[in-house]
Amino acid sequence: MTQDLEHRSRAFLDRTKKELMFCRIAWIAPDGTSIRYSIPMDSDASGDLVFGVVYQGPRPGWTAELAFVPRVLYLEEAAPPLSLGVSVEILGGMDMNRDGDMLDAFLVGQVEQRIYDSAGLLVDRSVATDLVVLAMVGQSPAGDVDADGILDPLFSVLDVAGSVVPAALIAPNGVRLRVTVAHWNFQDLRKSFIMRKLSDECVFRNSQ
Ligand SMILES: [Ca+2]
Ligand SMILES: [Ca+2]
Repeated sequence: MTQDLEHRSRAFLDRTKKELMFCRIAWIAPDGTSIRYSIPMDSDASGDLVFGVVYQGPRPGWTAELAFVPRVLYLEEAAPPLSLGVSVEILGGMDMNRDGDMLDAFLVGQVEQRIYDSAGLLVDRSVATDLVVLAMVGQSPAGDVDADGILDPLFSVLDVAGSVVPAALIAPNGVRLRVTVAHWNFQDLRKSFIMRKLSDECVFRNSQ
């Protein structure tokens, strides 16, 4: 079971790294739940690279986005009530992140890929992973999912020293992308669960 959860996370991380390794970031959500980007392409075979999206062929000037879409909010039984417009489940007796309290909240959802044209209009959206992705909510979804004291945003950009770069400073300080994803499965008729978090990084091949 643990291997299955790791395999699901690994597959998503590998696909995302492959997609974003060459990207130029247009925008990243401050809480790391979405990232908008374009990739280099030689649309007219002239040897000049332009940035855009491959969507039914090369689309210079277009952008793509990977965005977490929440589906269910899970609350440990003493967690303060939260309203996020998704269905809510109370987890009686479960300390999901094993930090010794019943005060935490978690969002389970999917990652969507969206395609925008050069005017910024949404052209298409599809599920980038049909797998359940987990993020913790507190003040924001960029919470500490496994209670190790380090936040686990879905996407973060790092500088050469490995520090997280604020969204406004990605150009020119961002040199690496970190993607973190967690999966869980309930067991024993929902009396227990297994959760696995995986994180991976890639160095940007193009300057931001
Ligand atoms: Ca807890
Ligand atoms: Ca953590």
